[in-house]
Amino acid sequence: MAQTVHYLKDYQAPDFKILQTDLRFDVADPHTTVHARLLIAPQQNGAPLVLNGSAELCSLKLDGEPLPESAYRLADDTLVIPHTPSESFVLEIETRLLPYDNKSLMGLYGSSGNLYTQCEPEGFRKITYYPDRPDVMSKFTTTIIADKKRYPVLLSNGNKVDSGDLEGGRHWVKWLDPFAKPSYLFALVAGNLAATRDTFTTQSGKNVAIEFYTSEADKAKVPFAVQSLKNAMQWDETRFGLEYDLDIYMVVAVGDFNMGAMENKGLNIFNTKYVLADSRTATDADFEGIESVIGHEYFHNYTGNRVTCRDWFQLSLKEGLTVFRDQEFSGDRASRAVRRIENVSLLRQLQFAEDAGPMAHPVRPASYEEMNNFYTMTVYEKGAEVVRMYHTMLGEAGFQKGMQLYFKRHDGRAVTCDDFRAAMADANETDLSQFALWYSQAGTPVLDITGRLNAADNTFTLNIKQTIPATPDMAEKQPMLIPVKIGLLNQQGEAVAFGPSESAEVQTEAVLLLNQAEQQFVLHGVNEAVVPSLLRGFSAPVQLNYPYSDADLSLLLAHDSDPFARWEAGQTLYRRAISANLAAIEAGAPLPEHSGLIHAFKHMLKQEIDPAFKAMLLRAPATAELWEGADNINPLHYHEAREALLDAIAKACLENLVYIRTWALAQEEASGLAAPYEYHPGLAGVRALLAATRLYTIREERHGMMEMAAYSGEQAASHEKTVCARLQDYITRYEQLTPNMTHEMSVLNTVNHLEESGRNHLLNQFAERYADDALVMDKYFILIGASHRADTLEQVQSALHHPKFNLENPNKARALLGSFTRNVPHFHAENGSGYAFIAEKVMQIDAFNPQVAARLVQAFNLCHKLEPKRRALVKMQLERIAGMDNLSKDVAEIVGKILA
Ligand code: B3K
Ligand code: ZN
Repeated sequence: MAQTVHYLKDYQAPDFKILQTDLRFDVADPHTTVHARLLIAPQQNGAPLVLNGSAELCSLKLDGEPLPESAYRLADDTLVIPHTPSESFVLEIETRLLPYDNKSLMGLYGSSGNLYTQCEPEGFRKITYYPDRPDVMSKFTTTIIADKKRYPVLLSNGNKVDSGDLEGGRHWVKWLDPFAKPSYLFALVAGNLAATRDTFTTQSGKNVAIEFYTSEADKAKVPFAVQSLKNAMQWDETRFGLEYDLDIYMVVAVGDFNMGAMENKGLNIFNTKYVLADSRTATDADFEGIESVIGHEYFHNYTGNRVTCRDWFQLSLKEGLTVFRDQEFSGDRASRAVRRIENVSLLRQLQFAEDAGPMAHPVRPASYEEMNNFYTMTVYEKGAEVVRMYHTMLGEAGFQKGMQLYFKRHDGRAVTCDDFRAAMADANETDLSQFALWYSQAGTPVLDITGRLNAADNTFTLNIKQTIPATPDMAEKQPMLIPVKIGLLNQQGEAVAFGPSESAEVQTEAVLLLNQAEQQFVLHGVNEAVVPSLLRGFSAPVQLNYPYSDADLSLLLAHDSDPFARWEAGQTLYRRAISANLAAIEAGAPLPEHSGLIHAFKHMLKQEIDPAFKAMLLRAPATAELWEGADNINPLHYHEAREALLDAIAKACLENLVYIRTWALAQEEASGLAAPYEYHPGLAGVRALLAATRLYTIREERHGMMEMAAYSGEQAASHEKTVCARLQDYITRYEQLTPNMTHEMSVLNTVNHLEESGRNHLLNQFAERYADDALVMDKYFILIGASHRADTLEQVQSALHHPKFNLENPNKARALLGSFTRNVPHFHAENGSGYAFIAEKVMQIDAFNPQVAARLVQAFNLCHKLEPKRRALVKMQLERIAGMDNLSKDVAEIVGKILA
């Protein structure tokens, strides 16, 4: 498994510029012939011309003359021409592709009879030979020639400048992109697609044409995405002062796509999941996802396309910043507090785990083997937190000043994360050199904080110690610059004002700037006992320890004015209770009572709280968040400990939960069930609360059933009848609620773990009803993969043969297999059957789509933290994969790092 490792420290500026790129695609099934005409300017250092490429090379011409084979070398996906003219010259390259055989979904590929491209990061080299790196920016024209009937729509980047008909029923279209761009932003679409058109008038009065392309049948599901785009365009003008720069903005939706979407200049290509939605088939979460991804790709037009990355190590320059921008967009649209908590909780579940495992890497990685493996939670989500810290430290005005300077200095260029940091520092005349460590040190920093009231001089002193854990790439770390936003609450839960320094004016909130390994912050004017509210708004991506008593946490949960800190207090209470359960399970002792938590929980249920936020408060940390920092993990014990807590809460708070469930249902019914459903953030909150309470109340019903099963046959049978009647109730309710997918999914999620055959009946009915809707069928496969039922592995295996399942479709593979890897009791089954099953699928998928396989195999990242028996089982599977012939470098890199 000898791999080429690429290092940031080896970066060298390109030896050649590409002044102009003219492409001609001749689509003639099954082949597409690509003619590339490159105007190349050497940088006067006599270096050989090295182009990346793996396509079948048909011909090469230099300044109009065919190049003899002796004049170039073609090996290892590179084309080297040792001698080229010292002045600008023209290189013409002809390549031949078989797009319908391309199942990797990188480069040019076919899907349902249409052609699409995906070039980021290194897909362009599958189309032609080119310096396929982001710091080579060129102006492109693209001419596409194809059969007019089969491919009536021919699209590429920029503006359409010409078109015409040809003999034999063929036609052509020429596109010109006036903005220089790197090859990764190139896009082409050819096919039989229906357009949904709209327009947007920019703040300076320019009319931009909006065109969304889908299948004819899906047209009815496009309007929400179109509106989302207009909202995003408007928001970027108001909040960032950024106006769209081309005459047209196109979005094409495709069912076979490796990720969410791609920001190609003027021609975004999207996974159908992030475009198509209607009131019948999309949940509230689907609508929210569409608005955020449409926003994300649109925002890339400036942060990514106009200013791009010098090299792929800088990926977070565009991704971290653009995620920050899309998070702010969603937060400004609605429910800012809830959105923030969702983002933090995702970061903690997935990014913290990544930072603590074999794939740990800094926001700007120092090396990689396969770039596709570095589109990670760290680069995206931790990267967004790093951008958010600038915002926290500089404020909105200071941050915007930094953004303006960034665009002024770097528009039209390929730059680095240091350039971004310099713009933020220079615009605000501040020194941010220590902040560079956030880009080079991996691992989640841990803050150990203590607080002490000194009645003699009315001060409250916070002592903060930071530790950055060692990661496989680096053992010793330097202290970082960490903004810690704080407040103080008195024993009545009221905000206490304080002076962050002796001379400062008193305030109720402050951002402390921690820049040493250990530091004391003295808060003045505090003359009563206080509970500190720490890391408000999750002001830095760190783990925090403070010796709170359960009573302190209950106080914060009941009264903290900062929604994140309030939610966090609840999460800490849950975590403590689950840990206590875990200790009891591992010691074979009876489970503790949790009276403190239950008291706080009941109080919270009775408080008047925004429904969406209350739904968040009802959610205990996910199992994957609980084993952060642990080792020798028996995942089933964690699962059991968490389930036991949820059962205990359901039992103790049933009455209050049923009350809220009934209230939420009534609210929802009063406001719109009779009318056609529409996505609305306020109602989405009510529905989220309804779903969250259902997940608790079903436990009591199921719990009761299990208790009864221990009694005599007759009693058990009669209880079974009650449970079936309950399920029948759900079915009836479900029938009534079908116009609304959020409810349908809530009901199905609620019954999904039940062993009763009624559950299968409900799921089958769902699959039959939506057999022709690919996106809804993904939801069905997720349910199958996520169920805790005893027969889940069997059901997953038979779902692989379901007529609507297709392993080559990434959405389907992710739905069924991805959900199974997150299904703790089954993936981590003691006999290793879950591990063996996933390993087999990784090997099968790797043969045609390495990217999807490499994502899936990361389910084994936990390997070294598992207890010895499971660790051995996982290792055995990883070694099986490592020994496979023709293993992709994508999977090889991940497996190599886990086994290292
Ligand atoms: N930039 C693309 C991601 C490309 C992933 C390549 N494996 C989508 C986005 O982040 O907006
Ligand atoms: Zn992005």
